[in-house]
Amino acid sequence: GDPPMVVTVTGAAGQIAYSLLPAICAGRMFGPTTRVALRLLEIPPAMTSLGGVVMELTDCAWPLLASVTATSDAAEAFAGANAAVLVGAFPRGPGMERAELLAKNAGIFKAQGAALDAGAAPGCKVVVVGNPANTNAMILSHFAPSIPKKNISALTRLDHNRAVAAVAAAVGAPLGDVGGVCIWGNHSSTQYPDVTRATVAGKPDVNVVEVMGGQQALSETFIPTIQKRGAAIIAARKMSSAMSAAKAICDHMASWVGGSDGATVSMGVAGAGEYGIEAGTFFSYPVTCTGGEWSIVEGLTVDEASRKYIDATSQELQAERSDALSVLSA
Ligand code: NAX
Repeated sequence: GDPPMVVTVTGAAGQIAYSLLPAICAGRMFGPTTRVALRLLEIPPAMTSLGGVVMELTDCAWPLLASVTATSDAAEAFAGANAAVLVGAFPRGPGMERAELLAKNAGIFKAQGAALDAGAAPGCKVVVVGNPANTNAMILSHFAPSIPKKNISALTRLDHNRAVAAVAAAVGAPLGDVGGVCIWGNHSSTQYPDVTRATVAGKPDVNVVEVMGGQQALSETFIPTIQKRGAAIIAARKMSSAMSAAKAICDHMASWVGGSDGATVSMGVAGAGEYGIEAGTFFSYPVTCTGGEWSIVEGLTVDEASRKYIDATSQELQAERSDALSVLSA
């Protein structure tokens, strides 16, 4: 048959990877017939633990898993990659300054960008998960000039899925019936979960904004709930989202590679200035995917309240971007 798809996963001994790797091997990312060759990257202190993950992957006896390589060498991990899922990042420790966090991650994504640039297969699709995801994607892209910007993305599908699930619950509809929801901007607490154009297939007459209590209720309840959902999970679980993050990563790649069937999904991508966002900013937009490519949904009406949210998250991203660039040139 066809050669297996080479899939690089960084942060492979971490908790998201522990949910993600079995999902990839079960075909949730590239479909039930595509074999995968996993390249797992970790830092040296995590290699023993990663060895245990490899043992478990082996013991799962996945029919789709063609091979597994575990390494702490980025060049080896990214050589020939057809897809790269960048989960590993420097975690924010207690009392750590934001600038310090940005600097640590800028270093990681600079090095991994260079390794991808040197070794990835043509057409490699990259999704950055590790935070700050949008800015890390921007840095990676900067240091991977041979990889087209359209092949680099940041994960906001988890935020998107959270918003869809909340709308489905509010309206009392099956998840698959909810459309037109999207996330704008940064994967951070300034993100704008937008339901102003949400539709429910089985209930064409339903006005989602009204059912959810109107604009004021959205800004007081729904929007901050989605924006702070990650923090709520940390507060409850004492660990950050992992199961839902892994599911969202699979959804992101599956839509990108296999198409979104006309549905609007959310991806952090570098646009060309759509909706007044500075070109080249890795910004979460409503997109549709077809033929292995995303395209930003254009021509949407953005109301005044939405515009304010979009501008706020855009400003935050510009500030992160200039901080990261000054860290890199220092
Ligand atoms: P963990 O701390 O469990 O795992 C991260 C792993 O990355 C660790 O095993 C660590 O050794 C490894 N790592 C660190 N630096 C590395 C490097 N330079 N190369 C390779 N591996 C490296 O974190 P986990 O819960 O798995 O989360 C991973 C990242 O995802 C975090 O940055 C987190 O903030 C981010 N998230 C992003 C989300 C998104 O929607 N974009 C949602 C989920 C998650 O919060």
